[in-house]
Amino acid sequence: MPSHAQLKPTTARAGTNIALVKYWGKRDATLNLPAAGSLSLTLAGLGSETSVRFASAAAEHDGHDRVIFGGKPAEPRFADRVRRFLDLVRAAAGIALPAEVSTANSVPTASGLASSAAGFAALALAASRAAGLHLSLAKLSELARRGSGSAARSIFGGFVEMSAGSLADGSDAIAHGLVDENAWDIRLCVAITASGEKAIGSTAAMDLTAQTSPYYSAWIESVGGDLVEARSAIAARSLERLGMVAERSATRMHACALAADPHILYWNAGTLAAVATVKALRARGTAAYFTIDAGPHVKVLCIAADAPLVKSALIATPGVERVLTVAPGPGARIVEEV
Ligand code: 2P0
Repeated sequence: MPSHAQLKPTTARAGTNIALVKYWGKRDATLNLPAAGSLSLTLAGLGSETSVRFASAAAEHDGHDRVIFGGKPAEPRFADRVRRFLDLVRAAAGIALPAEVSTANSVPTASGLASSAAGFAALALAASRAAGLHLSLAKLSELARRGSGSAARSIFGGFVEMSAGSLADGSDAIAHGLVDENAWDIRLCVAITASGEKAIGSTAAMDLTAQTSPYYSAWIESVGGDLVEARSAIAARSLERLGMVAERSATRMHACALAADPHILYWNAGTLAAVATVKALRARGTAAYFTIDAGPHVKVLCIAADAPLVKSALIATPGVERVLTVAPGPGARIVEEV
């Protein structure tokens, strides 16, 4: 058990990540184990900064964790999720002390891109270190996964692969880095499309898809081949091959979810228009490829030199409100250890 002298307030930062080979389905909900692997790009600029301080006495804050989000008390559902995550860290560190957690997203307000990936990656690093634990990257990835499947990937920078693993305890369901953020000068142009009412959250949507979509097993079986192709495309720095596998992984994931009962549809008119813009760019000779997550926004992969052209084409697309251009970014890191 760490002595109180080892409990240090800690701040960590992590970037969000966008999957090019998508994660959609779990083999175990309790340990949050994915049914298949996935492959992503960690982003610079869009992320979370999280500070954690464990109290010096169990009675501090009446023994309760305090969770602050963007400077205000977090809404109860989010606060509970953070508390359950802190329980894992307390158990690993052998402490029973309440904590104060303050987290803020550097994602532009109302962009619809707030992501649990960056949040739980930053929390895993900050909370474990604040509890006196010095975990390996593999163990941090395993811990972050318990908060959110995609968070396991944000521990690493650049291109990252998440393994489904096969062990019942989940110790091999972890991510690893493929090539770092400086290895390939590419960009992701994120087209924010007008979003209607809030769609179903990913965790519930994945569950509904697994329970009711007749295409679910075919979707899961298709992921292995996409991972092989994406890995090979990255090693060869082939944007065309990576882009094609990213588009097919995204469209297959959405097709599978669309076939759930009731159906899950994340796209809106702006989503379809942005996809048409990407195809028109390609027809005119610009290498641009789309991916779409559990929401209506369209993320477009291109080389850095083409990003201004891709951005202006997306901005001119009906239903696209604005476009962010983001570069590959580093993995989770400590920014302050007082
Ligand atoms: C992904 N998504 O691979 C996929 C594609 C969204 C669409 O990972 O239940 O928030 O917390 O493990 O990580 C979003 O799912 O789900 C996600 P949980 P998570 O990026």
